[in-house]
Amino acid sequence: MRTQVAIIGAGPSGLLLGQLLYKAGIDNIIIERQGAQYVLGRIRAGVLEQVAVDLLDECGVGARMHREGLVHEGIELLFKGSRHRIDMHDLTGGKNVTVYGQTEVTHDLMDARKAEGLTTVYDVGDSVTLHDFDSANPRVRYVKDGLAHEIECDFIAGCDGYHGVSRASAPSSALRTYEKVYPFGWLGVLADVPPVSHELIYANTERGFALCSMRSHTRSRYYVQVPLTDHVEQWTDDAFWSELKLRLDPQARESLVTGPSIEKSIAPLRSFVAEPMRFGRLFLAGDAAHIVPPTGAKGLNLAATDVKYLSSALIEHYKDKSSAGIDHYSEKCLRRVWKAERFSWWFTSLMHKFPDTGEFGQKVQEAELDYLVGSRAASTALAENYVGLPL
Ligand code: RFL
Ligand code: PHB
Repeated sequence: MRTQVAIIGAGPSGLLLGQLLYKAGIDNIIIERQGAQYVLGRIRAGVLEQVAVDLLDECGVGARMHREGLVHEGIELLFKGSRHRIDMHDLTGGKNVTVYGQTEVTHDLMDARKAEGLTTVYDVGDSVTLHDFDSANPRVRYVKDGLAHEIECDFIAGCDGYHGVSRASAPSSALRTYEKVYPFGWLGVLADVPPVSHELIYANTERGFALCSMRSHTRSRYYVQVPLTDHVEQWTDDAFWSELKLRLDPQARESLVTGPSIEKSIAPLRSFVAEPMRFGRLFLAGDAAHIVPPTGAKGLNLAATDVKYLSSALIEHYKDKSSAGIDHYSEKCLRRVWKAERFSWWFTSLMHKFPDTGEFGQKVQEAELDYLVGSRAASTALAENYVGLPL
């Protein structure tokens, strides 16, 4: 088999890249460890920056997002028992975010790929191996249904997430990693109940962080900070709702509608960056190269911008016979990645209860939040980062 670009991973990065390349007439094959239903079953991101919305439009898959996505002009910060609105639209000169689940983005991209008749090889397990990406003729090998296959290609795009094979295949002498692990996780619940508020609520409380998010007017996504030692089985629905209520203001507590969970999971929080993001003809994109804690809602959006830079670089290579985009890919991505890493780390540090900082830490967070909501300059810095920095 031969293709121009072999893409490892059919998460949002891989599917988006495949679609952008296809639109530019560049042939690609996606190879995915899991089945399509498994990929769609992972409940993850919910907030899209304008950059991500524009990219989905560019791929021709934006119609349902514009119909069903919820445009949000602000967020609410809850601390010391009361809520304060950050008017992102006003503070950024008219920018918004769109609340539309990663599951739906993935669904729309998978449907488009299927409709165009493009090849995605699912269910290859851990069989993928990458070869000769330091030469002009890279190859990808995998096993499907007991049969060994080889793809010859011009480039390999490693879009296979944090646990993928691509970063692990890079020569360790050329790879530098930076990591911060946080001493807590997020317990998330998805439920078919109307959201408690029409905007997202980020809560700092003495019991720990909470987030009220949503997927639609009838489906809510809630999170509470939990110790890393907690197991999801310990948390009954009742226990979750009781804990969430304790972290809300009286009005939200009163109006919260509870119901059976349709998904419940605990995610650990991590900041991670691998440098560089290119090794010869192998490129890393999205979670394969970097992880942010979810507090700033940046993971999927960063993945989308990596893919924008990568598709532009590959299009430049094929159409203009120029290697400038390819040569600058890693540097361009990392400038943006580190800004999002900084923002996500800062917002996480501001909103969560840290086991080692005690009551002093809580008071300092409350003072910073008080300053933040009272200062237009500080609110603007939050709003600019939340809606997404320019490309
Ligand atoms: P993914 O989604 O992990 O997809 C990688 C794909 O590669 C496959 N794979 C392999 N395929 C072949 N061979 C191998 N050896 C393979 N190894 C792995 C995997 O099966 C998978 O299908 O990475 P990608 O595409 O880079 O996308 C990144 C996003 O998924 C991630 O950044 C976001 O979900 C992060 N995130 C959020 N991002 C936002 O922008 N806004 C949010 O509101 C937001 N909320 C969140 C989040 C992540 C969360 N969790 C659970 C980590 C909320 C949570 C709770
Ligand atoms: C979500 O809806 O899952 C979500 C929203 C905002 C975040 C993180 C997750 O910061």
